[in-house]
Amino acid sequence: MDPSPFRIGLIGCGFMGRAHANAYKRVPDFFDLECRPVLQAVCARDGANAELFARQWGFASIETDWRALVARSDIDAIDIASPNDTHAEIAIAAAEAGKTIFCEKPLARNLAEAEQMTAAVDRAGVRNMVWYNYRRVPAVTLAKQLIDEGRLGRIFHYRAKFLQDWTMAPDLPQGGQALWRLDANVAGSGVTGDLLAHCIDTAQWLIGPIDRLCGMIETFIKERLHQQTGKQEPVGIDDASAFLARFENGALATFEATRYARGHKAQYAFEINGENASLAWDLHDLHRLQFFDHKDDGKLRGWRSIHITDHDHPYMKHWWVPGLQIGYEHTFVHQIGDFFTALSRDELVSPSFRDALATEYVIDAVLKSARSGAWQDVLRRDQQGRETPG
Ligand code: SOE
Repeated sequence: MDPSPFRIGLIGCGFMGRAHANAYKRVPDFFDLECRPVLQAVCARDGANAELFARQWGFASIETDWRALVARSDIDAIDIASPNDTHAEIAIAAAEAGKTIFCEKPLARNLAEAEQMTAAVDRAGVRNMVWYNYRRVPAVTLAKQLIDEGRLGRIFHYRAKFLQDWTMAPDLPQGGQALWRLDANVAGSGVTGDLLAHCIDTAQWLIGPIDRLCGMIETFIKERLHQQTGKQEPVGIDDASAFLARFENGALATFEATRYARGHKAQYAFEINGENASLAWDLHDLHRLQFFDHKDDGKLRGWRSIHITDHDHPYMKHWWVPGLQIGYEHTFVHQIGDFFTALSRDELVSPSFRDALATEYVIDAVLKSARSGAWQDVLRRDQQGRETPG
């Protein structure tokens, strides 16, 4: 039987729009699916930009107003790849229109928006997913499998960092296309929502909820030219963010994210230490998982560097022959492949809005703690709105 068409309406033509469009195009070639994504429409405020993007990536039509896209009956899923300040309004409208929703991370600018978005998809009963793509790096998925198999035993430590250096120049403006991540009104926060969010999502997925934390943030450059107003304006985002944490399972953790780590472009790395084994992963060497097993014969005991390219490694049977590597773009292909597989089995896929909301609770606690200087419980609300201390 021919795969049934699943029509995508993509909003946003930036870096993330390209990553998602590429995933839709690649997935039917590498995954055996009952559904086939159709690039039905792309939407951007600037029509010329949308036209160009549609031509380049093969979208059948364009829109310049997301409301028109959401209203279209020939669209099955709305994919939100536009800046953070657009996520809530679009997602809530798309949920009310009964669409499946894919949303770029972070879910929202702040906790209030994230809760409203999650309530909207719950109320409407629509399928939803957030693009925390690093879960689908094969080495990270393997880490999850090893932890779930109990190979690490009791977990004592989690250590994560996400380091960049692209905003260090004092004359880099804030706001507008490409630089909206520096504008707090658009982004919500700085590295806390942008980079630390990845670390939090992976950590809670791998070893469970974070209960309590103590955070600090800093804005090193206090004023920048705003591209849209043409004026020097205060910088509202955090340039660096770090926190100490305790997980529900008793593990202790340190998390750090910054755009001021000279020499680092996107070094996302984590290490986990358990009673029986430890593991470590680094985005700059993403196809390798470092693993230390204390049960190994003493003479040979040591860290092994596993090259995650064999067909019995997660996702790798979809690609080339053992030994040949894949990269960043493939994580998005894996995520949408998993979505379509789940769809045909009538199962849910994670991370959902509710999973991403769990990250927002931690982000909110980090920012609160950084402001107060005190330890902070991670509060959560369940589907009935009841507060549950972390
Ligand atoms: C920021 O530079 C950024 O592009 C993030 O927004 C992405 O989520 C991260 O994967 C890479 O860095």
